[in-house]
Amino acid sequence: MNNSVERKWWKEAVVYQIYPRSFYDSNGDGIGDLRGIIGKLDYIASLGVNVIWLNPVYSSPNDDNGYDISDYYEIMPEFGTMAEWEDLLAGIHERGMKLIMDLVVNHTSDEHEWFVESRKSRDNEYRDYYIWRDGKNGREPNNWLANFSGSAWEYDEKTDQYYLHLFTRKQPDLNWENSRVREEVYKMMRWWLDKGIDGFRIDTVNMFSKVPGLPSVGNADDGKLRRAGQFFMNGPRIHEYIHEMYKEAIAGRDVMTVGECPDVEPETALDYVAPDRKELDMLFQFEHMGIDRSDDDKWDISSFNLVKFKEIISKWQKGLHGRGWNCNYLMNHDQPRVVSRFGNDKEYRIESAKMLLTFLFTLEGTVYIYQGEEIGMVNSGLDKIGDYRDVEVFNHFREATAEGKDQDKLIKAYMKMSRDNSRTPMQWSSAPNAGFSTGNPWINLGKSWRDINVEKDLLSDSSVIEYFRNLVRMRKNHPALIYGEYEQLLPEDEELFVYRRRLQNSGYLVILNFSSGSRKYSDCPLSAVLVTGNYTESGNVPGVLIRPWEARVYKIS
Ligand code: TEU
Ligand code: CA
Repeated sequence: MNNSVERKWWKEAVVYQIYPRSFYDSNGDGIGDLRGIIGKLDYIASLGVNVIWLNPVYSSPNDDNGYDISDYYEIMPEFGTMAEWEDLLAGIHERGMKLIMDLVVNHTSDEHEWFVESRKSRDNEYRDYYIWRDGKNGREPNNWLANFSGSAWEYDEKTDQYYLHLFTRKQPDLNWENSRVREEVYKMMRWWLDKGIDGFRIDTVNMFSKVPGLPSVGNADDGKLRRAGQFFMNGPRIHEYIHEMYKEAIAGRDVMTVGECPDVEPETALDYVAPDRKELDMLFQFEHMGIDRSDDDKWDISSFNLVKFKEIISKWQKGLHGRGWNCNYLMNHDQPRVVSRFGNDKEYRIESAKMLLTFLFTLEGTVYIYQGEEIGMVNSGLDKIGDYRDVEVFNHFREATAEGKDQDKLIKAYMKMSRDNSRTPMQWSSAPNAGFSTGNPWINLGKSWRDINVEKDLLSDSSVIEYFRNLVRMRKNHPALIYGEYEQLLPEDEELFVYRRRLQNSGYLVILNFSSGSRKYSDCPLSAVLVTGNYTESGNVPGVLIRPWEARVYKIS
């Protein structure tokens, strides 16, 4: 083994993300639930994955689908009971898998009892659990904008002050400067860990520390207020907090932590994930997720550029090698479906879905798969504003139409980039409601459900699931694909993504075609042996012709 990279179970793991609301509904109320997940554990285990990441299942009024938590110690009744959650954990462990829970502690719901108390009076003992400020000249304390439209401040008449919310106004930010808040968080983490979970995915992990004084951004009159990320991401005390969290809740337990972390570069990421920092194991960086949209406006969509994409991926592969650990992901519950985004969801859906999976499994890093990615699910195709369920879309639509923006253009942007693209029900079969529910689903099915579903995929000769299982086995049998050093070839090529992985004496060559055209690639050594590929007819001359969306993994020595 490469002596600079220490082996760990979570580095070798394949993580399967479940969005409980949309996974499987066991009681016909149209909402996915814990019993539903339990019913599908054999399916999940059959994929060969090692870890399940559950999006939040805690009590919540669901302004932001569970990311607004009103009680960290209770299960959302729509999803089930604590006893059912315990059955789920046992079922996961029985099958040799692990469970990580979502930890959302930048903010709570405004219905959390801490906030209910906090807003009662200026001298309430919970007042300082949140970030309250006086207005300035009858306006908000500063010009920060919330992630989901409008000001990041909400005026509260009762005490004549504003509270900060980086997300919706039903998600007030906790005041991490208050040590009582931090102790509450660590206590809650220990409580869940003591129940036997195997780690946390930590929401918005780099936003807990705000710059003192909460300064406004630039010139308030320029009409183009940016999100004030520079004043709340990677803030002055963030590493003190995350290290303290590690010490108080994580140290001494064999669990994994992965932080959601927009706005980092490899060097700043290492401040969180270098092992000697004792903070986090890994983080989800966002650079490759921003590739086809403007930094300021996610609805301002541009085209995918492979050269730029390769540059970002290569920078992260090289930047963390031997010093930290990457997360290999192409989508989650906040991103559109990757086949529609970076692949071809029409005639090459199956090929491109498999190619993109091959990419995830041949990079250094832990592999993260989002439900439905294993069958190549595509964007939902919801084309009416009334079909959307995401608060981000509603708020944006309200604001943008008030500004006179064209509604058809807005819907087109949502159809490409909205989070609801990946939140429509998991497509299990061609039965009514795609086998997801016997009732009326909380959000419409994706339009493709009759053609793309688990049942159909399993019967197909070109099954994406089968290919996925094969990738899981491949990665297990070839540790160089997990730990090996990465080297990019042809960085300027606009269609092919080609790289080598090397660990001591074993080497691999990965060739991925990100285009619908065929391409010649002649630099493959004659002695190369094909380990896997997404076309059944592989041909015996190594890699001369690379077909549309083809993926080839060769062993070279
Ligand atoms: O996301 C936080 C985040 O930084 C963004 O990627 C956000 O999702 C994006 O701006 C929306 O387009 C996390 C959760 O993953 C997300 O689901 C929650 O809504 C958010 O935090 C608030 O808890
Ligand atoms: Ca249900």
